[in-house]
Formats: sequence, C-alpha cells, structure tokens
Amino acid sequence: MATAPEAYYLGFDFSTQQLKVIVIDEQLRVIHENHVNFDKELPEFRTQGGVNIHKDRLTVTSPVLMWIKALDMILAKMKSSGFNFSRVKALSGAGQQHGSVYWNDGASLILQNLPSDVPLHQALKSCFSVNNSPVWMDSSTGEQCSSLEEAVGGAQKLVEITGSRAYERFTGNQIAKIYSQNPEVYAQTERISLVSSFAASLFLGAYARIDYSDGSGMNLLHIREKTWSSACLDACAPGLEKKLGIPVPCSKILGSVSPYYVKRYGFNPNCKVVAFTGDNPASLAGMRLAEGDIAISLGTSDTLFLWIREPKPALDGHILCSPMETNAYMALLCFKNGSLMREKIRDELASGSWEEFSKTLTSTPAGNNGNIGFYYDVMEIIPEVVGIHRFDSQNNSVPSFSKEVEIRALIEGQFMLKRLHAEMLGYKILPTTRILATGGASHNKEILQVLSDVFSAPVYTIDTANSACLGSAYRAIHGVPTPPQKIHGT
Ligand code: XUL
Repeated sequence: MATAPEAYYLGFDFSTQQLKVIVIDEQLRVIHENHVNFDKELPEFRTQGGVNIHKDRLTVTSPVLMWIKALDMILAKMKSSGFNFSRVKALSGAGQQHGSVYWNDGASLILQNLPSDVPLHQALKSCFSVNNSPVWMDSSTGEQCSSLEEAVGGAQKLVEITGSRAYERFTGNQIAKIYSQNPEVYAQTERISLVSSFAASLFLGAYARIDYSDGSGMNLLHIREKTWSSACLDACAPGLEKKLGIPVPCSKILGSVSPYYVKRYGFNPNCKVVAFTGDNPASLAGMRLAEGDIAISLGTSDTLFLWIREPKPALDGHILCSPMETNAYMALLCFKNGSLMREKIRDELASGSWEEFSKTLTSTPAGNNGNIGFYYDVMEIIPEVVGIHRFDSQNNSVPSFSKEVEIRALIEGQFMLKRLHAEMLGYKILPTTRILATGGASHNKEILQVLSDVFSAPVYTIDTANSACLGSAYRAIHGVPTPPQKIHGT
C-alpha cells in the first residue's frame, strides 16, 4: 500500500520590508523558501523600506493593497516553481506588530466570495476604508497616548491592565487618531484587523480573530483576563469591541483555507489556518525559547525577549501574552544605545578595532574592581537618560576611567542594566536558563563572555534572520490536532 505523502506546513511573515514564506516538513526541515521585496518587486507603491513616511515625519503608513499584491505574487512564484500546495496540512503567519487594517462596510461579503480567476488585490481593491495602514514606525499619536493614560487612571494603571504604558505605535492609539480625525471613516469601518489577523483573514476568506499575543501590542487587551479592557476601548473610540472581534488563544485553529486557494492554487480543502501572531512572538516560537530563556539581539538597538511565568508589568518595557502557552508571558525590552554606543567607544579607545577592544576588555577582571559606568549617546528608552555616568568602587561619581576600565564598564553596564530591567518585569534566571544571542556584537566572544558572567548562564549564538517566519511554520504544526513533534522545551 502506498504511504501518504509527507505533510507540509507553511509559515508566512508579513514584515515591514518584505513578505516571506518558509515551508517545513514533519521533521521540521525547511523544504522551500520564497519572498517578495516590497520596494523592488512592487515599485508602483513607491515605498522605501516598505513604508511611506508622511510630510510631518511622524506619520508612517504602508499601502494595504501592496501587502495583498505581495501575497498574490508569492503564491504565484511558489506555483511556478512546481510547489505542491495539496500537501499543505496547515499554515500560520506573523505580521509586523501594531499595524492596523480597516475593512469597509460590506467587505466581509467580498472576502467570503472571492472569485478564483481574479488576483486577490483586484478582488479586494474596494474593501478598505483606510488605504494606507498605520504601521509600527508611526509616532504621530502623542495626544491620544496622553488621553488614554489619563482616562484609565495613569500610566501605571494602563501598564497593569495591558502590559505597557501608552505607546504611539500601539494600535489603540492609532485607532483613536483615525476616529478623532475622520469619524466618518471610522463609522464606515466594519472590522479592524492587526497586520497578522488581516493576513490570516486573506487565507480564511473571513475575518480572522486577533490572537492574545499580538493583541497585547494594542494598549487594549487585559493581558491577564485575555479580554478587551472596556476602560481602554471606551477611551479610544465608540463601538470598538464589535469592530475588533473576540480575541483567541495563539494556537487556535481558525478554520480551513478559503475555496479560493483550493481552486486557484490546488490547496487541500482541509488545510487549516492557525491564528497568525506578531513578528516578535513568532520569533520567540522560531527560536524555541523555553521557560527561563532569554533571546538577545545585539544590533543597532539591543532587544531582549524573555519568557516569564509571573510578570510584574513596569513602566519600562512590554509584557505580552506568550505565543506558546496561554498562562505564560513574554517580555520585550528595547534599548536604543546598543551597537552605536559600543562602536563609538571602540573608535575612541581601541582605534576602531574590535580585536583591540576585546584584548583591552579581557585585561580587566569580571566586576571591574567595583567600577561601574552607564553610557547613553542618545536619549535611552529604558531608562529615559542621556550622557555618560561613571561610579568608582566607593560609589563616587567620577569624570573619567582609564581606557581598560572604561571598556569593561561599558559592556558590563549595558548587560547589568538588561538584567536589572528583566528582573523588574518578573524575569527569573533558572538553572536551565540559556541566553540565545544574535546580531552584530554576537560575533564577539569576549563581549558574550561578559553577558554570560552578568547573567550567570551559558550563551549560545543563533541566526535569527528568519525566526518569525520559521516560528510561524512551527506554530502551524503545533496548532494542528495531532502535532507530530513537540517543538519547544529542552
Ligand atoms: C515591537 C515593534 C517592532 C515591530 C517590527 O514592539 O514595534 O519590533 O514588530 O516588525
């Protein structure tokens, strides 16, 4: 008897600059990858880095039809490469966090009756009340942020409800801006999606629910109760609950693919669509982070993802519902003074050479004989400070250090601050804790040694270029009823 062909799982990533897809088999082997670059392959939308920055320099949007056309293109590319869609058992995806999509009155009927002989971007062209979707790079909603915090009783109260104080890019504030500037546009919007749930809707042929994890980036979700907070909804816009739909657990199977994909691409009608989530939660899944683990990206800015059991939401950083487990959380901490600060000190004290920098770093002992420094070239996000602050072993503020002490103070200071803020959010180092490092500075072993010393945990380097996309494919496997393999845990 012939054995059934092996099943495939698709993971999509609707990120800022491109749409990516990764196909894995049941052994989690990557068997196909493809992508569409928005600027290069869809030049008619005139984006730069996938976005349009408006005249005020604060408003940043992306054309919603560009994302849809990119989906048409990527599926056509897969089809012409001979990819067999009938073997796909489930699919999931990620979207850049916070971005929002506004569906017009009547759009759900069009979505439910997609004609398979027409590309999606044509079939859906009249479906949006807002054609240019606000994205995470937007910082035009300062006014709405202040009103939201005030309405719920202050920043700390908002943090306790939603896991974050009001941020300009967070979706609730974006919706509030659209409502206050264009109430008639808001009134003719029947549904508001995140980029992730919008993308899932395209596959379902119906409005997809927002998942808890991406929903945590809106300043609207009560992260412990997993329901919309009525205080936050009311502060942003009237009748919002109906337009958002009920949020769902991240592993929820939303349904099967729309007949459109069966007819047009040969998908199996039973192919399941697992809830899509934000790119950061999907990366956490892609890196297979387990309880107590930390992922740290040492790039232009330094970003930390933490797996947390009992969160203590604080004014700095974000707590999101975990994409892997309903009763767990993830924290996201972003520090602006990352690589640029390290490079500045390298240039000043180590003639621009990482080799010399590392040699000098190892010439001083861990702990720096009690000398500590904090280095902020630009205004930091966490904490909001700027400048260089040095303290000797007696805790006296001092104007300068020797070059050896300065280099160690910089690196130890950067990592101690990360540990401090992580612990303030409820993070606990466990005996099993692993630190997964990625980004430019993760190539420097001496810097990683300091990271390991500060957290008392082993550091591993990983390549995360595709982690959100891969994480989405893992989530597709994880979401179907009989997962062939456990995909997280040590
Ligand atoms: C996270 C954030 C970005 C986007 C990028 O809060 O704004 O990481 O998710 O896609």
